[in-house]
Order: sequence, then structure tokens, then C-alpha cells
Amino acid sequence: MEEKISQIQTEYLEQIQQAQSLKELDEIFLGLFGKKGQLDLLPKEFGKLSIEERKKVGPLFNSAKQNLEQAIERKRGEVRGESYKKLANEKLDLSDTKLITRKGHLHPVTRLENGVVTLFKKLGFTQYGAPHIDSEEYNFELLNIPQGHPARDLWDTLYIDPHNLKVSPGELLLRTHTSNAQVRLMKEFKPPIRMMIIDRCFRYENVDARHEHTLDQFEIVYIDKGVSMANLQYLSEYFFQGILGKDIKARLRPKYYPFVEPGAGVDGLCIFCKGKGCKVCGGIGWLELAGAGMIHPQVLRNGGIDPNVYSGIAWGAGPERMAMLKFGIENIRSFKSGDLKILEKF
Ligand code: FA5
Repeated sequence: MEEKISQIQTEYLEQIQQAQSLKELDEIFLGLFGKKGQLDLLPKEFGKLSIEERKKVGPLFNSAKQNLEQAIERKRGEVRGESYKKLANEKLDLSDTKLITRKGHLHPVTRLENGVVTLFKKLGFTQYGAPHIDSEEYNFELLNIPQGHPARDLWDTLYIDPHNLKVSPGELLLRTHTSNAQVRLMKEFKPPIRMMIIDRCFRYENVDARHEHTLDQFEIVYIDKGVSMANLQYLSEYFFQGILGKDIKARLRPKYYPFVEPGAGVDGLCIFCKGKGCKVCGGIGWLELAGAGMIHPQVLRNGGIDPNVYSGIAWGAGPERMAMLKFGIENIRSFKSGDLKILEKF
């Protein structure tokens, strides 16, 4: 046994000395101390030895084990030192490397909206902001839509849980349209008024190719003496041609909104089916871009404006719907999907 121990020691010390890499040293370590390692198997044979022999072999075994472990550790240190030296002398020449940079850009809807704001600034419109979380009063009641009015079904929304707030259930909601700004701005400013609101709205909506639950709207409110449907017609053309190009085909059709009289829907010809009807336009051939009309006399009164002196027009348009036509995007949900393959095209 003593011979066997010193033979293993000599043999492995030599191997350790010749090792060039950490991998080789790991293999040597396993060969000695692994599950079937030569040195680790030895104690199993100690049972066969006499007590006298065991007294001699025990310390010999321990010192061989210690020597080999230390030799491996020492050699590991040397090999590491060599690799560090090599690394320290290595030089990486990056002078010729071209960095691959990805250039981002504004979201297509943001670009379209910036264009809209610039267009209407030229006509003297200023931007106005109204709260996203608003009261029923401004979103519905002051716009001639009292509790229980069937028109509320058109703007189904999400109500805020009044827990810990000093409001009754159903009083606070996520605004369904930018029209919640109408009476607010009338109370704040005296006519003539030329204001625009461009911002986010929310609806409890059955989402599909042209309906989102979170959508942007662009609203204008123009109040002055003698404002008429002719102004609405002119501004609609100015708006749609300015953003979608001279060739855009738009139509104005009668539509009911409780806060305007008369009311109109403004549609753009569906570019996907050229008016034949498809899944994007819901088979209609036209895509509704805006709701509009002459501001109802009662709404003017609610805002402290005398309808016998002043009249006004308003519209609320969907920038995402316009972006669908402008960029040829068939599904409104693509805009907020975060799908770079689609967004990078624009
Ligand atoms: C309104 O929201 C009215 N406040 C518009 C208005 C303003 C009428 C001023 C009269 C005077 P409507 O629900 O139809 O109306 O929405 C207006 C436009 O917003 C639609 O024409 C469409 O372009 C866009 N829109 C409406 N619902 C969605 C939706 N779920 N997803 C994307 N766009 C929508």
C-alpha cells in the first residue's frame, strides 16, 4: 500500500508539472479525487490492513493527498498568471470597426398629430387640455346626455372605483371623447374661441380592425358671431386634404350627436377596398373619421355663451383612423402593439 501511494504521488506530480491549462488540471483533479479517483478509492482498501500497517499508511496517505492538492492549486495559479499575461499583452484594434446604430423615429400617429397641430395653428387655433379622468357632468350631462339617455350606450366607458375618494359611484369616469373639453373651455374663455384638443380617450369597446379601447381624438371648437356649416365644410376639407393629400375622397353625412344640431359624420373613402366594402371598413366602403356639427344652443348656454349672439362648430376626429388611411395600415391595433416590424416601415 505504501508503494502504491508513493507511485500515485510521483505519477500525478509529474502530470501536474506538465499541465498547460486549467482544463487539464481539472481532469487531473478528477482522476485523483473524483468519484472513481485513484486517491479517493484507496481508503476503501485500508480495512484489509493490520492495525500496525494502518498506523503507517494513514499519515502517508494524508500527506500525499495534501501534496497533490497543493501542487494542483499552485499550478492553477501559474497557469492563470500565464493567461493574464497573455491577455495583458493582447491588443484589440477597434479603429476599423463600424458601429451598427439603429435609428428610431417618432410613432406614425405622433407624426400625423404633430402635422395636425401645425395645420390648425396656422389658422389661429390654440391647444387646450382637459382631464382624462373626468366627471359625468363634463363628459355627458353638460353635453345634453343626462343619466339614462340612450346616447350613453354609444360611449360606454370605464368608471372609477370611488373607494377612498369623496365621490359617489358612477361620478368619475375615463373620458370617452375630447368633447369633455367643450363646456370647460367655454367657461374659461370668451368668444371668439378657436381651440383644439388632441389627446387620449378611453372606451369600453369591442375591439376590432378599426376600434381600440384607448384611442386619440382631435377636436376643434370654433365659436364666433356668424359661424355656420359652411365653415365646417371648409375646415373639414382643409383638414383632410392637409393631412391625407389632395386626392382624399371625403363625405359629410347627417349623424346624430346630442351636443350638436345639425350633426354630421365625416367619412374617408376606404383605401383598402376603394369603396367596395371590406373587413377594415366593416363592409361600408367608407371609414368614419370624425363626428361634427353646429354646437347645440343649450351646450353654449351651459358654457355661459349666449346662442342668440354666437354660434359655433365642433368636431372630434380619430387620428388613428386617419393614420390607417395615410399609411395603409389595415388594423388599428397595430399602432399600440409595439410590433417594430410594422412601426419601422414608417
Ligand atoms: C365622438 O366622440 C364625438 N365626441 C365627436 C364630436 C365632437 C361630434 C364634436 C360632434 C362635435 P364618435 O364616437 O363618433 O364621436 O367618435 C369620433 C371619431 O373618433 C370617430 O369618427 C373615429 O374616427 C374615432 N373613434 C371613435 N371610436 C373609436 C375607437 N373605438 N377606436 C378608434 N377610433 C375611434
